[in-house]
Amino acid sequence: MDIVFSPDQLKHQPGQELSDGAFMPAVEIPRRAEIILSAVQEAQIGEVFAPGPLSEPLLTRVHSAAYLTFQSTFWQRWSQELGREHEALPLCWPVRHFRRDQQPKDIDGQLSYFSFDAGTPLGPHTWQAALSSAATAESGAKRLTAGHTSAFSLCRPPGHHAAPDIYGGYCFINNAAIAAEALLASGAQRITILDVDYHHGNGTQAIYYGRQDVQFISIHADPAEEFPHFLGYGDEIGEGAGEGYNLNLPLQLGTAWPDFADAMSTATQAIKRFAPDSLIISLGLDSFEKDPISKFKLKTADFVALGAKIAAVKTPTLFVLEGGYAVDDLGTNCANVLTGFLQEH
Ligand code: Q9C
Ligand code: ZN
Repeated sequence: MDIVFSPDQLKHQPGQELSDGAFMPAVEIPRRAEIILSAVQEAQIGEVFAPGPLSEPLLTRVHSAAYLTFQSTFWQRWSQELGREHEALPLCWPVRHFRRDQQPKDIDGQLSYFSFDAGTPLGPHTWQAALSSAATAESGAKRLTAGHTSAFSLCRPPGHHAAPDIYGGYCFINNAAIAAEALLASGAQRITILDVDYHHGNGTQAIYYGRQDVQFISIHADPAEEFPHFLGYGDEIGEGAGEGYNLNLPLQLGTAWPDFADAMSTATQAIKRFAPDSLIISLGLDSFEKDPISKFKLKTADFVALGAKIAAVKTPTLFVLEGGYAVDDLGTNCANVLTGFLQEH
C-alpha cells in the first residue's frame, strides 16, 4: 500500500486552543504525523511518496469561492492590516435570531462567519499546510484511479469537520471530499466515505447531504453528548436526491469494540448495497481508550480488527487520516488498522 505524505503539512503549528473554558495546549500537533509516519514505515506498510501539487478545480468543487478567498488571504490581512502576530480564534457566531446572509467586511467578523468553533487556531502557515494535506488526499485518490487496490493519505491537518464555507474542529479543507471529487473526476460513478473518527464528520455530511453519487456513513459519539454537538443524529438521512445516502450511527460514551464492531457491520452492509467504485475511510484514531479528548474504549489490538472489517468490503480503499490525539500510541494504532486491512485483503 503506497503512503502519501508531505513535510509541508508540519508547518501548521497551533500553540493553544480554547477547550473546557480555558486555553489549553493544542492537541492537533505536527508530532502526530511524525509518529504515524515512522510507525507505518517500521511496520512496512508500503513506500512513502510526496504528493504532487493540488489541482485547483478540486478545491472549488468542495469549498465556496468566498471561503477560499478568506482562507488564502487571511494571514496577510491579520498581520499587516491589524498588526496582529498571535494566532487567530473567532469570538462570536450568528446563532438563532442573528442574520447569516450578510458576510461581514471586517476580519474579526469574517473569522466568525467562516468558522464554527474557537478550538481551531489559524496561524501564519496554516493554509499552506492545509493545501498540502488536501494534495496528499488527491495523490492517494490518484493511486486508486491508477488501479491500486489501496493507499494511505497521511493527511494533517485533518478535514472531516470542514464544510463548503466553514472551518473548525481542527479542519480547514475537507480532505476526504477532495479525494472523492478526484475519483469522480476520473470516471468513478459512486463513492462511499465511511467515517470512523470518534467525532461526527459534520463537514463531509454537509458537502454530500443532497447528493446520491457519494454515500456518507459515520460512526461516532452521540452528538447529544459530544462535539460537534449540533449534527450527527440518526434521523439525518440526506435530503432531495441525497435522501437515503446519509447514514449516521451514533454510539454512547464508553463504547468498546464489540458495539463499535456491530456498527461497522451495519455500515458495511449499507456499503455493499450501494456498491461503490471506491471506498474512502475517514480514519480517525480517537476512538482509542487513552485518547485525551475522547470517551470510547477501543484497545490497540481492536484496530487490527477494524482494518480487517474494512477489508471485508472488498472494494478499492483509500485511507485518509483524520483525528487521534494519544500521541504515544497513535503510530501503533494506525499501523494496526493498515496491517489488519492488508492481512485480509
Ligand atoms: N474539550 C478531529 O478529531 N474540541 N477533531 C473538543 C474538548 C474539538 C476534533 C473540546 C475536537 C475536534 C478531527
Ligand atoms: Zn475526531
